[in-house]
Amino acid sequence: MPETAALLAAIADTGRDPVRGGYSRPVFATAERDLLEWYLAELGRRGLEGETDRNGIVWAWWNPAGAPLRDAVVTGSHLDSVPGGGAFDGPLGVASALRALDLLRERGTEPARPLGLAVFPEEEGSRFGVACLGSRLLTGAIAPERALALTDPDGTTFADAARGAGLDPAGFGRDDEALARIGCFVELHVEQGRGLVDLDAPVAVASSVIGHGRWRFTVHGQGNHAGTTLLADRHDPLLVAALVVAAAREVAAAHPGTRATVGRLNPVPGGANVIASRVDLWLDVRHPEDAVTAAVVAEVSRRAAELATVEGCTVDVREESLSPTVDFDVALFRRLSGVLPGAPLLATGAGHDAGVLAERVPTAMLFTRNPTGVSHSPEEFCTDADAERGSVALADVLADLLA
Ligand code: HGY
Ligand code: MN
Ligand code: MN
Ligand code: MN
Repeated sequence: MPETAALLAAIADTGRDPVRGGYSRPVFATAERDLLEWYLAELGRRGLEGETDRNGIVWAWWNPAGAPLRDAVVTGSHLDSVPGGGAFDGPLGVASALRALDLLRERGTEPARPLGLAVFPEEEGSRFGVACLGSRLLTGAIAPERALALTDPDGTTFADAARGAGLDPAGFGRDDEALARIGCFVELHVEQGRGLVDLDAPVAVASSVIGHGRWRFTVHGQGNHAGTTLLADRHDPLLVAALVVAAAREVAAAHPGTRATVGRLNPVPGGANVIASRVDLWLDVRHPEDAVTAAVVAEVSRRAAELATVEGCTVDVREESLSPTVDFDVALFRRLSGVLPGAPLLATGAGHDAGVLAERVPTAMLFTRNPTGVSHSPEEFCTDADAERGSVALADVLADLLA
């Protein structure tokens, strides 16, 4: 089995979630702790020391020339996933980084500057609700006090989860020292669409990440008995929430190019014979033009308030995360295209740590073909051969940047 595939298989086996199935690997949880042990052991097998920084990011440095830790070339991705996610979103970037390091060594590469490997926590925001939480803390894109107060579905705060993972919550926040080490960051990621399938190419260079945000709608109603409450006497927040989901689809359709999704909806208390007292739903909106994203959210919020009033309910809307459209560093992605002449240029609708880091350091991405084009689902896929091609492409790009 080619090396990259073997690393992926080990991650999938270590990170498989016995409760929720699939390959969910929530941050700072038992599963991830095992995954973290696996990753640190893989680094150790390569003579590298993985160290977790004050924001929960795991760094390792290959620096045979003993150069100062500045202007380094850094690659890596994330090991957490969405609930029931696929086996490649995140892990492919981590496995390819390890494999690319092996290839550079096999080729006898003598880097003029350090190569850094990084793994970012909570990229999906599956546990604490804010995507790219680790890279946002590193770059100052989120205030540490806001991050520390975030809670997971069990009510555990990010601060407590961090303590449980041996981190000091007081250490969270923008880390200019860590940023100063990074000369450029290149993230390899499985493609989360069919672009490379349609172009019949194994690897692409990313041009941009379209803007995306996440808003929490909380609809307040009157909890009551399903059997003794007449329809005319109800203030049912779940009815309002269902109508908001439909309204989001209509508003998105009226703004071409918009992707709007409600993938998570949580009625409280959640009894089959109980009219909910409250419903939380999360709206994910994405569009290449940030102004359109804002207009879509404003229109859905307006419609939600109207629908709530008709039902005698109220609704609160809170922005949980917002990332503007990011155009990657042109000089950098042109340099990558020069190294990989057959690789097409692709924009992505998925968010990435690279999209957050691009605010502070020159950043680029590579995508490896996903034959199903499906992602955030167990059908996400990448063949062993393409996974290896992606690692070779990453090694080629890193060799050029490290020269
Ligand atoms: O949600 C996203 O786009 C990414 O997969 N975190
Ligand atoms: Mn993802
Ligand atoms: Mn990802
Ligand atoms: Mn009863």
